[in-house]
Amino acid sequence: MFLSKLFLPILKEVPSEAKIKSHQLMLRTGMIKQSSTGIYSWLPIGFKIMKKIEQIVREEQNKIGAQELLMPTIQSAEIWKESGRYDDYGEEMLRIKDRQNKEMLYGPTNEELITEIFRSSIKSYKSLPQLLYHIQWKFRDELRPRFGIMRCKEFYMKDAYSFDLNDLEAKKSYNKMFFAYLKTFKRLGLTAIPMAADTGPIGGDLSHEFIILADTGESKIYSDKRIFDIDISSYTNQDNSINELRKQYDNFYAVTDEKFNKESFEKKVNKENQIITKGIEVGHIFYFGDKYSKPLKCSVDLQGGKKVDVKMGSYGIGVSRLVGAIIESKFNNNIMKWPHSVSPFDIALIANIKKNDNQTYTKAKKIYDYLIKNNIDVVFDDTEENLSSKFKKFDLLGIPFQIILGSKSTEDKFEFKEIDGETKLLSLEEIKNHLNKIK
Ligand code: 5CA
Repeated sequence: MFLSKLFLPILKEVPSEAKIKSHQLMLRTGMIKQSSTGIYSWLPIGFKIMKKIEQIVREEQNKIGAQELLMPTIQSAEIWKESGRYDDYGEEMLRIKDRQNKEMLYGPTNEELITEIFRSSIKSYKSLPQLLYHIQWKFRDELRPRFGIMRCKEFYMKDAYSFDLNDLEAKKSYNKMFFAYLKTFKRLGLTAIPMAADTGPIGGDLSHEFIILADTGESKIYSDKRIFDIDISSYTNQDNSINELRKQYDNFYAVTDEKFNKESFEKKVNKENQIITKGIEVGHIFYFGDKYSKPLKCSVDLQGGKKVDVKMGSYGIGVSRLVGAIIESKFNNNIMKWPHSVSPFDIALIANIKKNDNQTYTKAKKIYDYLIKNNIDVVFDDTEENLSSKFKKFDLLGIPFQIILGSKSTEDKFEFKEIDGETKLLSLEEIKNHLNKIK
């Protein structure tokens, strides 16, 4: 991609309405544009990053055997009346009527709809367990939307639902998701810690919020700092291995505000290991047994013909919120550095191009062609802006690697810079190998 052709409405000033760094950066670099309170358009760079996050989330769901489907954003009020949540959900739910005066709503979550799909298709215990998920827009008419896409009205969520025969099997599904979440956040360059949490309007008695530490987070957390050192890399998605991993996490105190108990915190955690801080909730998982299957009559036949209500859990990841959460954790000293896995480009090519300077342009274009030919997604700054403003701009765009065609480059070696690190002189082949290694 040529920078001169890229739709990149960069703002010179930090917008005054943006209070936290992710919101400021997303507006400044033209990743999003507010269309009305709490509702945003995703512009090309922001959209590309979100899609990469979505793909990583999808791959990790598929790895534990979850199957993707797609439910609509608009739902009928009837199933919500059946579950009893139509009235309970309150003003956060956006209610609408179609031309036949039928009550509809814009889905804030999908427990009812997935249960309805399941009950009309699955009749026998033999078809269990099932893990289904979709990645879809949600709408919640938040009382105080704030911090840009972090707490907004329309947001993009991965929500998964598990269906099992009994509590024991259901806990296995819960643990599988627990594992998939840790892997997902790790691939996104984040350390997200599962913290025991309240279940709120979703219900149930077992729940974890996955939290990344950030001063601007809305969740208050109390934890043992040793939980941050758990290394998940040697675990597999086999039940035994996941059980072991769960035990590791359960060893340490880690809870959100609502679950906090001063006495047990102080008893279980030495003073020097105590962390009391704030964090961003990037995912939330719930086990609620038959809370929805019972009122919605979602049961399966057992061997002797007896019917049993299925045991369910639900599992959310804030895909759009993650874009902001990654910025909050990676934007430091006015430099953004996207994890390579979600960066809008693999590398930036920055050349000092002046008017009528065909030589530099031709040299840069050759490098550009080489990278494209080798499947490296490069953005070439082909504008005539001066180098120092180019560098400032790229500090915000956060592409982790740069090739700089400046005075130090030779005929076949170029300045290769990690955005917050050192510069080396490398050949194009060496650059290609380096990028392929970390892909
Ligand atoms: N049905 C369950 C799990 S599928 C559920 O809806 N859980 S939730 O309410 O906790 O939402 C899941 C995730 O969506 C949260 O962890 C958070 O990352 C994201 N999220 C929730 N509300 C918002 C919002 N208003 N703006 C942006 N992201 C949000």
